[in-house]
Amino acid sequence: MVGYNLTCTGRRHIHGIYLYDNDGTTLLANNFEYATVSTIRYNLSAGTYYAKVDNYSATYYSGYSLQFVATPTAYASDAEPNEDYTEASVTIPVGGTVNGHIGFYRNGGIHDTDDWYKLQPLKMELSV
Ligand SMILES: [Ca+2]
Ligand SMILES: [Ca+2]
Repeated sequence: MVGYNLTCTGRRHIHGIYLYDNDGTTLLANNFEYATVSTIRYNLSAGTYYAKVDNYSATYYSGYSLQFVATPTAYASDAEPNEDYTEASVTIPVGGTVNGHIGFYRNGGIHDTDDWYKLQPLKMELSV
């Protein structure tokens, strides 16, 4: 759904920045740098994620600012779940168009790999 970009600006010492899934332990992205560090993870669905700023060493200290940017993806998301034909809840009319997201990471480590839709052409009625 969005690309999450975390940017941490410190004064001069090394900072580590981490992005975790909603379990607080599954690491999705991280980075280390002097002064300013950013990490980004694309293809995340809406959900709950956690950020951690880590200190390089107890010897060092620094103020920092942490910025969170979420970049929306083009097109609205489709109605989930729809991983199987039995879950296809959206019917595309003849000539119709739907928008969706595919391949995004969800909380819990599952990727959205399939989107099913229902197609029901109207019956043709012939009059004599
Ligand atoms: Ca989808
Ligand atoms: Ca799906």
